[in-house]
Amino acid sequence: VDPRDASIDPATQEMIQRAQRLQVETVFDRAMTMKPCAIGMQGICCKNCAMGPCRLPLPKGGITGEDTRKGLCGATANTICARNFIRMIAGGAAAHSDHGRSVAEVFRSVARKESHDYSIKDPIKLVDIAPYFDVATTVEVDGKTVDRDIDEIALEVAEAAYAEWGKPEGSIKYVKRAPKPLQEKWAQEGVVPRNVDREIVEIMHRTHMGVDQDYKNLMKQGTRAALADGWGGSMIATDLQDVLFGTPSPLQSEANLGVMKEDHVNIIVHGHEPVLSEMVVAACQSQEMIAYAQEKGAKGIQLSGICCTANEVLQRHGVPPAGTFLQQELAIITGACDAMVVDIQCIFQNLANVAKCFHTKLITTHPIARMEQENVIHIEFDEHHAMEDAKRIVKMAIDNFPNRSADVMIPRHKTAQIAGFGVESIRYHLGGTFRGDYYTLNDNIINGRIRGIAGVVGCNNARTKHNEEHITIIKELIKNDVIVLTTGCSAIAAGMHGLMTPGAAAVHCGPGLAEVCETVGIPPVLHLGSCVDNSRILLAATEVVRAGGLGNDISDLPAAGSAPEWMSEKAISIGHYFVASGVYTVFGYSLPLEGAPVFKDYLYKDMERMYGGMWDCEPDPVKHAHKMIAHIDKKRKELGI
Ligand code: BF8
Repeated sequence: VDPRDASIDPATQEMIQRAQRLQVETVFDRAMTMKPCAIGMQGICCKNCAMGPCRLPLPKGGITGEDTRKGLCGATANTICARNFIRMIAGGAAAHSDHGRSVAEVFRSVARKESHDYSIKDPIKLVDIAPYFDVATTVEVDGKTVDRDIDEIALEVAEAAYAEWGKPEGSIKYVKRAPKPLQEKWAQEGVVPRNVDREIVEIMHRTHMGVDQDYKNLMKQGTRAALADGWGGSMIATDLQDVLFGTPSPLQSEANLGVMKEDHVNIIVHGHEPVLSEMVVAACQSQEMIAYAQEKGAKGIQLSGICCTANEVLQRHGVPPAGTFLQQELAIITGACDAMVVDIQCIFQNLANVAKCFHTKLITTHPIARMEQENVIHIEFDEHHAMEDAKRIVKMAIDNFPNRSADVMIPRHKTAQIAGFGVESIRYHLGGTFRGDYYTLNDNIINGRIRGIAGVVGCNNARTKHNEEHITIIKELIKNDVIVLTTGCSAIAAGMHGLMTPGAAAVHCGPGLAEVCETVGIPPVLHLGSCVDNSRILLAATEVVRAGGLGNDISDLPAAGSAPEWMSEKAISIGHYFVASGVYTVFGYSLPLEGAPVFKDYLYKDMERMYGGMWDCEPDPVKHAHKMIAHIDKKRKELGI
């Protein structure tokens, strides 16, 4: 593989070259030698029973006349494609929501005073969310209304939040945070999610051999599960993390592999759940650990992150991300990574093979995410002795510092960035003290300085050039005065490529957006956190609706969503909860729908009639951005602005 074809990022290119020199195989090599299955890519391989796998490729020249393709049981291409699609939603919703469940468990043990290393950092947010869980925040004493004890509120919120996963009756409580017309659409379509676990389990049941055989009915269940993710598991994860670890506010940091330091102990946290990494941050900052590192000959400890754990510790502590999903092997190939600490999701099993070639300690920490290779160390993290576990891990990294070989190469590339935005800080920067929440933002959309809002999110995919689609699309959007909200690896990419500084406005934006950013002092691309924090984008959109002047529902807004280099099932769940919340959502690369044109049309066209949002796919990044802009313009026209 030619490194220049693999990535647009010079640090990544340098590290691929080094990997080749050292003969360490990476994902970029495997993407060359293994090609994807053409039938699977079209979404029409059914392996849900042992009479198959049944493969239903499109006939040459496409379908003319009746589509007679069927599996052994008679399953049509639409049924098979819809089954596969909603199983991806189930996988994604399960991942996000199980992460949320873990956070709820820690929150509950903090509320019960069983876990002493954590505390409630944002009691104001706790009081804000309590009413959604039907928890009272005040009480009558002697005829007077007084605030309730925060610990009591925490306990009740913890129990109520935890019940969202498996309660026997009712529906997901956060659904009522959505704009009223959207709630009515969900009720009318019969897709209001009941509880998180049930919607996911029901997908597995319905897609079992011989159950649901109507793509529309299958998709209804997909919608319930996706909404249970976006307005349920993910949103609860975000909120409880903010309550426990602090709600982010804008802060300065850096991004890319160049944040690692040769003369420091380098620890990288990688994965998604911030429960352990919060403690690792605290341990790395402790005088005891810093002194120990110096004793071992290091100048200090440099903590950095990969993937969404990186985003979590970035937005709350300014810990710099060392890279995106596709840079995880490269961080070890620097030869300077003394320990990589992983939790859950998006972790390459090949990390263990790469770590074998260097001194790096690879440490798994989560009971549900272990690795079979014998060089991997498992230190199971337990919230009841969180700090003790974190210190043990940090100490192990420090002890490993003297074991480095002389051959260390950290690319010199890193970029300054501002991160840590959220619903609250957007309100602060773009709200109005006089007319209320989000007024300045709405006003600037109405007067046309800001043409619209885009959410650009999601992964890297080794089948596309690393970061190219993210950056091309974001640049095209801001050039056309569309403000960008971003999360996940897309956010890390935007940081790496210099789009998250206020100075980026003058260089890359159209005149209207540049003026707003310069006046307010914000970057044109706002980092809203990790992938569960896409729930922040849902709530920001809801605030824009509430501020008035731009219609009554999320689907009325001049807004669009994008996942340029998606690869994970989580991206499909996110994509679908945005569509079902009224957002036109464009994916890059390819969607596994081409083999079932009728089902594809259902997602691309019919969804709009039901929810106001619909799916699309466009691999060409410039065309991709312009499809989003065309939708934004269509909405502006409908609003008469
Ligand atoms: O949850 S963007 S590659 S790290 S899946 Fe994974 Fe994709 Fe990155 Fe975060 Ni999200």
